[in-house]
Amino acid sequence: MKPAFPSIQRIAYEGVNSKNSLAFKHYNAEEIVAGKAMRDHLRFAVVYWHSFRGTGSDPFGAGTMQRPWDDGSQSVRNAQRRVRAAFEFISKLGAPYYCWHDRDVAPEGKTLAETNRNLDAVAEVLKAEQQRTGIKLLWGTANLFSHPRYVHGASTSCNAEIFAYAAAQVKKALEVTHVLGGAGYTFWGGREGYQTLLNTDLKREQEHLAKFLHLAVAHKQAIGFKGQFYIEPKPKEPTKHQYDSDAAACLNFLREYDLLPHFKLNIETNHATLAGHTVQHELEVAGAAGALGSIDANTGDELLGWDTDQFPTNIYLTTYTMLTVLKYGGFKTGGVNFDAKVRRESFEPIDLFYAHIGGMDAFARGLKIAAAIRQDGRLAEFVMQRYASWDAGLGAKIEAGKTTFRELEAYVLKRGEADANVSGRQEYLENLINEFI
Ligand code: XLS
Ligand code: NI
Ligand code: NI
Repeated sequence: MKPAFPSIQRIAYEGVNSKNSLAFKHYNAEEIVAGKAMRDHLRFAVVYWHSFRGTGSDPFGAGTMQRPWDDGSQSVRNAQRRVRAAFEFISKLGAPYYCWHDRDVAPEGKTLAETNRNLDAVAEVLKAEQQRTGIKLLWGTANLFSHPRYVHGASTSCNAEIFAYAAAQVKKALEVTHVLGGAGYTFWGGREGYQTLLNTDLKREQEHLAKFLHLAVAHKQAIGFKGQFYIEPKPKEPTKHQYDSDAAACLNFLREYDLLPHFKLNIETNHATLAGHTVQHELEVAGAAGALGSIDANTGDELLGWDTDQFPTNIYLTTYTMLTVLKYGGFKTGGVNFDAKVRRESFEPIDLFYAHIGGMDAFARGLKIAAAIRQDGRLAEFVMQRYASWDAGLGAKIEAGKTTFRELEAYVLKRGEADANVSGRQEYLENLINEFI
């Protein structure tokens, strides 16, 4: 096969003084930051669906992407050729991982059996390309939302036959992920939600979702797959309400149905925004519960209220993200997965490189800045001091659960008034962050 990106060489690290738009200025895979190589901190992954299946179509217009290696057909041969183009891209970029949905990598057939055969035929090429290049699978997932059969959802469909179809599809996607040595498997809600409560039995649908995830855990154990399971919160879109709406809702659902030991969260930046949160908030909520698993890195647009999935270039965003990731001990099985697409207007193949180089450099800067802020220690020290009243005496006693309302009332009656509060110093802290940006 002819190279898909003939004019591009392997993207090199050239440092901050380089003017080469096809070089990294900050991402230096081998460089040690906070005791670990940048490659191992960030664990970048390229998303197959946006970068190799995205057409650039929107509700007002057709696709625009120029992808010369793709003949536009639904053939298995075309799907296999596309895999080779994708691996040429990922290895020239120097990203260590990639992620897929079953239906992005292989075409759907007329029956489930034919579809599974198509997936196997493409998975063989995926495996060969993984071995040839050393690129690994960060996670696999099943597309349970595009086909019209999933119009009312998959595991939360009102039709039990659809639950069965979705189960069969996830069974196969899990097995292929296992064969390809995936480090994880993601469940994103797709259409698991509702458009109107008038036709929806919410309690029953949530129970079905939990049943589905338990069956997936059982199958994971049956085939000996050791990868991490993730749930990816998103509040809406395509449905009016998605059941896995934000990190707190997901954690509550997982706890209620005894699923928490089997799942971590895959937090996506633009989904956090849609939920009315910052990504740092979502990461903190996940981290505090010991469930921070992986990140779908992208960003939205302040003026567009939907999941625009743009590549992240904002240094504050990547700094705050990496501050929280480092705080909770870094990624174990997860990574920074670019669930992002080039703009419809950026239709040339080379734009895929510009987009990923920019995202990787932005995260490398975020990582270095976050590590420097932690090394400096003033931020953490400030937060520690702010809670000093809990470290001894009264506070320590309350935290240890060794007091009562009656005793606390007696304490305050004796003192007459509580100690004065001290300033929260938000502006001072914002200035401190800016010292490092
Ligand atoms: C959609 C989701 C999707 C998942 C994988 O908004 O982000 O791309 O990451 O199914
Ligand atoms: Ni998304
Ligand atoms: Ni995502």
